[in-house]
Amino acid sequence: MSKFNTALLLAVSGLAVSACSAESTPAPIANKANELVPGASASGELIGRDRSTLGSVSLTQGSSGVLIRIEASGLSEDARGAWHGVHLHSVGDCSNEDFTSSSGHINPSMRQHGLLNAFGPDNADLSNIWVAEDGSLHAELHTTRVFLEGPDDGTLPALLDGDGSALVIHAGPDDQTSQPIGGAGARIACAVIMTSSAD
Ligand SMILES: [Cu+2]
Repeated sequence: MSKFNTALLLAVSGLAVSACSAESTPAPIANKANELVPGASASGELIGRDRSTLGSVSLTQGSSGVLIRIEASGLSEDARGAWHGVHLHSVGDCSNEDFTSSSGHINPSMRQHGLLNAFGPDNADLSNIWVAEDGSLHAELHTTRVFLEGPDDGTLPALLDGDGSALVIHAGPDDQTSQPIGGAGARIACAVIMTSSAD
């Protein structure tokens, strides 16, 4: 082997080694949320149709997406022992009885609804949650399709935008496929998402 070929071989194998070592230490996920405020938080009071307080919703911005925790009790008899669809609705308003004041799903890109839909999901979509037989609800969900706060480029929407957002729980399960809300039915609980910062 000539000197030139030996040098070339060493250079190529060096590249291969550096490529492997790069893979073993992954870089932070480079998405918009990284430029925002990891650790920022928001919360909301979860209310039922009779305006009673059922519990709370808390949201934390991570470097990739938002973690959502729901803690509640006293959900109505007909909601117990069942799965329920839960979504992020586009207006922070739970003021009317059927919670239609929270408007529709956050969905600026007009994608179809459903985590299992090839033409979805929309930005509002989340996994189903389970209400226990005693009416309690403890759930933790994660989404990379929204962020909490900051400039909205139209594709990754902010929850704490001008008209806010709401977390809405539906009467039935979300089939994660059919339009417009996976057959999840009426809205039974709602929380206006508000900033938790001390300002
Ligand atoms: Cu909904």
